[in-house]
Amino acid sequence: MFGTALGIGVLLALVGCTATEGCVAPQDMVSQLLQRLEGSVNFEEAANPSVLLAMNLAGGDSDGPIHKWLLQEIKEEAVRRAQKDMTSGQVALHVLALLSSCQDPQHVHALEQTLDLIRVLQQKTDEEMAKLEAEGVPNTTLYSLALDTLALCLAEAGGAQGPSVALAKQLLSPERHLSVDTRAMVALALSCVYNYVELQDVQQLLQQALWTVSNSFLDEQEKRNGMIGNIYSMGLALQALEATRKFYAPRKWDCAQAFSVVYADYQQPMAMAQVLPALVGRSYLDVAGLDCAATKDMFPSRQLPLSPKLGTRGIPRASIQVHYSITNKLQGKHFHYSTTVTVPSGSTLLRVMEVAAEENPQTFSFQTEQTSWGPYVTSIHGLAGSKDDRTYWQFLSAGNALEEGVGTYKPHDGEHIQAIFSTY
Ligand code: B12
Repeated sequence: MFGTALGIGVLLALVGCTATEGCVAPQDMVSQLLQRLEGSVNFEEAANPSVLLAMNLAGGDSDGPIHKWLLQEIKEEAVRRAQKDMTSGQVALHVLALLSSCQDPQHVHALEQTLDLIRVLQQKTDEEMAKLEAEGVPNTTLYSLALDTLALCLAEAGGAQGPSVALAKQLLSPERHLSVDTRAMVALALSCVYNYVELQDVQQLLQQALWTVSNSFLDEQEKRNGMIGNIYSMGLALQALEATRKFYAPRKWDCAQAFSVVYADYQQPMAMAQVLPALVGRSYLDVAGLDCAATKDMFPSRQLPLSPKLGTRGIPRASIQVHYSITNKLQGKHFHYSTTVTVPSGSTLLRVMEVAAEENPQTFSFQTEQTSWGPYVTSIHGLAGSKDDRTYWQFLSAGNALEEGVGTYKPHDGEHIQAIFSTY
């Protein structure tokens, strides 16, 4: 693992930057990430539209079996679930994946049906907007509303301008502290809409929002030696800086410095999928400009799986102790419980929680749901987060929110992990 990280770090030192073409990482590195992304695809699990989108943008082999399987599954999933139980953002990701595969999202054929996925997206976006206007928050999140707007805009369908104005206002509002990921997704959406808007005052508003967000990213990069947000927001931040060049001109972007931060040995397919387009100098905006007539074969076909994991079976691992507490001071009957569990070193937080629950199920039982980023903790001690109340279980260490989920984060010996029922 360390070897891969180091390799990527060294390769990144070679990032190529030109004023006209933008920044491109060395092809070896792109191929390696692309291979690992393809290797992460599991035919037993739900197909992830962000993975197909990234493969298409990074020039993956569109005739390969993985690509074909993903595309077919994404179409079937859209026909099966889009109307009933997908959020607007999930529909938007399916639209982007289809557009990047040169498919018409207005006519999705699968399972002997045809679905107009754009219509579904327009309806769900309207619902998000109605809630935002009435209550100041959308049904899901501003991140999802930005995805919706981006997908509607790239599909050249109606309905992107209203949300883009609302998003620009949210972005410029001093009371709103939007995360880097959300601001980056909003920037991608606004830069698409900007190209189509005719009304001058709308154009000015979008321009102001885009100037503000791109300059704030450049300022943060300068202050933090390349980092914008955390390593998992870098993918979208790089894409946004790539797509908004004209809004911060004549200011220059030291893209080599920003790329140098993306040294991480990303394990999660979602993390790889968000960073890959940026490494080939592209962003989600380039979905619209893909050459659907050309046969894409930038990289030789390959069947490599994920980087080999070190075999751990048979090698005894030292134990560590992790202090774990759960707190609810927000809703219903308040509670606070603590425990200390012993697990093999290198265990994930999920394992720590499982051991706590095995030892004391009455108190520490919990539930998870599989998502594109891995297992998401939906409830602890019988108390579940809710989309309506905008509550969730937040995880902290030494008072700081963890930057990874329970399936990825590996606590160290003596660490105190807190799960606190919070609002977002
Ligand atoms: C919105 C959001 C949230 C919202 C989701 C609420 C909602 N109803 O939408 C809230 C605030 C609850 C949230 C919580 C967390 N989040 Co969050 N979140 C995001 C964000 C900005 C957008 C996700 C999204 O809407 N995608 C679009 C929709 C259409 O796709 P989706 O697959 O349906 O999205 C779902 C999942 O992404 C899931 N989700 C959201 N965050 C996380 C985090 C983890 C670890 C998992 C497994 C799932 C998950 O909720 C989404 C909506 O249902 C991403 C940014 C990004 N770059 O992707 C970060 C992001 C995914 N979150 C992150 C983190 C770390 C967390 C927390 C672990 C933070 C913490 N310290 O507690 C918690 C999860 C704890 C838990 N209970 O398991 C990281 C994950 C990094 C990683 N390597 O795993 C990201 C990338 C942000 C970042 N740059 O650090 N998050």
